[in-house]
Amino acid sequence: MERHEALEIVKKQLTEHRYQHTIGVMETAVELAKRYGADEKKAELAAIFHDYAKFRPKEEMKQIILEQNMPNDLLSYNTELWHAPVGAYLVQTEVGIQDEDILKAIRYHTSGRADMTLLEKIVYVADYIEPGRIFQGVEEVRALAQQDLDQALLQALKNTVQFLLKKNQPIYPDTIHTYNALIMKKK
Ligand code: DGI
Ligand code: FE
Ligand code: FE
Ligand code: FE
Repeated sequence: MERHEALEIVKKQLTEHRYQHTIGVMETAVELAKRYGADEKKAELAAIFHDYAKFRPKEEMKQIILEQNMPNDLLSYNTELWHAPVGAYLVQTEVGIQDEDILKAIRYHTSGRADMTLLEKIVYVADYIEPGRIFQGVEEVRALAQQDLDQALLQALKNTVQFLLKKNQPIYPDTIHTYNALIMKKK
């Protein structure tokens, strides 16, 4: 699928603000794919569709999680987590993208998971550092992303976990597993 066709499809699903974010993630993901030798076309499509389900009603997302036998524990954690696996499902069924590498990069773009693929890491980090992002600590992750993708991913995860701890929010186990996998590999 061509970039312009994919963008046209996703634009209808998003607010203008979220669409601009998506453009930022797309450009950043393609840059990272070039730098780290991933498939640029897959990075582009995964980035374009990563937030496809962001504005679906919670009831619809909940129903899809149940009917499609997605991990049930998702339902007891923050609803923010839902649009990633539900997005992968809808991008497959509504848009017709069948490439598992792309679908997994969408599925795991919020929680992460242990042993992420290169493409999954690229979309996760691109989502975190795209030019429109302004949260605290983003500059450090941007700099790390030029040097070492795993270090950038680890720093983004640490920031996210810290952010959730500060807000007294639960942390989804996959997020902890991502952190553990990276920190244990480091040494
Ligand atoms: O959809 P975006 O806003 O572009 O970004 P995202 O899909 O990475 O969503 C991140 C949000 O999800 C962030 O504000 C924190 C929230 N969140 C809630 N619980 C968890 C979580 N993020 C992670 N990684 N792990 C959680 O347990
Ligand atoms: Fe997202
Ligand atoms: Fe993210
Ligand atoms: Fe996003």
